[in-house]
Amino acid sequence: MTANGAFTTTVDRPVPPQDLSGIVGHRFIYTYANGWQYEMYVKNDRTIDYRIHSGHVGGRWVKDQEVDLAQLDDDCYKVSWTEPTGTSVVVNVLPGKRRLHGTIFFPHWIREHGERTVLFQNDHLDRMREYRDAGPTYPIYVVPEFAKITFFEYVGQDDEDVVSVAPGDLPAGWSDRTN
Ligand code: FER
Repeated sequence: MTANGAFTTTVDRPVPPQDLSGIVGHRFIYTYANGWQYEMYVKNDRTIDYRIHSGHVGGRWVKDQEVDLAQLDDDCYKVSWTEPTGTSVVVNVLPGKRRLHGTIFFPHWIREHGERTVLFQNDHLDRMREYRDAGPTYPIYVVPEFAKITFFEYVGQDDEDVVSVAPGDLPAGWSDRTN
């Protein structure tokens, strides 16, 4: 610890080496224990695109969501962000184990009116921020769940074609392919 309370890399080492190559540029599809099916593309080390294939807000999809991405250990990554809707999400991903744990923190208005967020969010960002600011925010609806990663592939970074159509416009069974 330095005199001003900050950590030093040499003495306290609070930050392990960050090798994000096992998750950046990858697309994965997973189903939570509550049956909700999601797809995430880690487009680069600070951006995801995603689609929600089923669940409370199935049909929703988003591009260019800014996230924090950290490697916690070998085969263990954490993705955290806040949506324009006010929803916050933390997802831990263990690709080699095909295991994931997500915690979603929904504002109360999305528990009551999830359908308002079922769209291509990028075309409605101002409306989402208006809903967020109108609330009600509380009580927060917390959804902590494990998931099984059913499909995992490397597709490369910064490819705008990986997530480019609505979940409902994909061929039948598209998200149910396994590998
Ligand atoms: C996830 C859980 C929740 C996820 C995205 C969300 C892409 C987004 C929730 C929302 O804004 O409705 O695993 O992965």
